[in-house]
Amino acid sequence: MSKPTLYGPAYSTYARSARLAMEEKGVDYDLVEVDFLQGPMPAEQIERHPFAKVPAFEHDGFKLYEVSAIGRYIDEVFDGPSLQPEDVRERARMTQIISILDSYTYPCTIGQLVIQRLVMPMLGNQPNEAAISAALPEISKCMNVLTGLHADNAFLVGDQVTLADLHFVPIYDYFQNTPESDAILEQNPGLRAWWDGISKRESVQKTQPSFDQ
Ligand SMILES: N[C@@H](CCC(=O)N[C@@H](CS)C(=O)NCC(=O)O)C(=O)O
Repeated sequence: MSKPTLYGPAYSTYARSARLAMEEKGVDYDLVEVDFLQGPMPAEQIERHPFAKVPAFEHDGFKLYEVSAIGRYIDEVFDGPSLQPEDVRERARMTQIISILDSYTYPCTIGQLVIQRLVMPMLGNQPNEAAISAALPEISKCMNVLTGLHADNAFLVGDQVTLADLHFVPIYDYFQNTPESDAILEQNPGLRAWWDGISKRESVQKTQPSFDQ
């Protein structure tokens, strides 16, 4: 089977989720860096992704965007350990968590807090403190909900790594680098325990984001 290609910067949370899936499956892939922080989204990427986002994925001429679809495709097409639970209810829970991450967690945690607190200063801009304060209650709610769904499991769903964990890793990793995360994570020790375990995986270490592009 030919090598898939992922178009997106290594610093992108969503690109990292797709890379994590390929690393966990042991899939060899090419990463084509697409930067959107130093300038507008490149025209070639908008051709791949009409909503002007990263990443986009291509395998044997099959083109796909939206990371929840990319993750499932990677899991189902390539050999390697399954990243989706067999059990119907656990699979539904995984899909629910991915949807919570996309719909509620990413917008406030990355779209507001991380962009303002970490990315804006890196680009030489002042963070918008009002936007950060406004995002904190929603971030807190998301983390509480994820703690509740995670319960006492080793992973977010059950005792095996799933696409839900791989969706959350990049968000959590940036979030924990903000000073605002301390108070919220103190209320959610289960998430810290989850991170202590998952952050030791080779896939997580190999995909550490870098801004030195
Ligand atoms: N629903 C998309 C979300 C992708 C997304 O939001 N990517 C971010 C980077 S992590 C992006 O492209 N941001 C650039 C922008 O919004 O201009 C997916 O699942 O792939």
